[in-house]
Amino acid sequence: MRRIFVLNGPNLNLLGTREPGIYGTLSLADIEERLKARAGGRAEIVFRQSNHEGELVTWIQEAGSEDAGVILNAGAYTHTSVALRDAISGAKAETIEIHLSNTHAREPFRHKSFITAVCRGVIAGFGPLSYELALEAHLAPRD
Ligand code: CA2
Repeated sequence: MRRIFVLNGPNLNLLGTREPGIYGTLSLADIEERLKARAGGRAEIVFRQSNHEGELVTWIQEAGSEDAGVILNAGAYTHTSVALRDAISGAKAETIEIHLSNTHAREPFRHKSFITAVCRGVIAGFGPLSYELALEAHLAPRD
């Protein structure tokens, strides 16, 4: 069965506790549960969160080494991290960048992503559904 790593960056462990107007009311555990239910028997979901850039790098490398797909919400590292960009391009793990919020409708510093250019695509602005849309994109047949 296809393995999909769902990797979450800094502060996403706080989801559901603060800023519901931007990030919604679901916790990260709720999102994980929904995603696993949606995957059903179609994919094995490996769901992780870290506040540490290097740990995210290690997990991207792990996904690449086993030819797994990646759904990456890099949080604020999206806008700063050359290390994550290099990990994605080096590991050759097919990665879909996602965001809960529409980063392009927010502050200008969120408009720049260091990782988009090395990702297969980007999904932003759909709340928890962003995770599910990325899963469907990973599992869809390529035309
Ligand atoms: O919209 C997204 O998914 C983001 O990746 C979330 C990041 C932000 O830096 C990106 O620009 C867009 C922030 C995640 C922080 O999440 C919190 C959740 C609750 C309370 C505080 C922070």
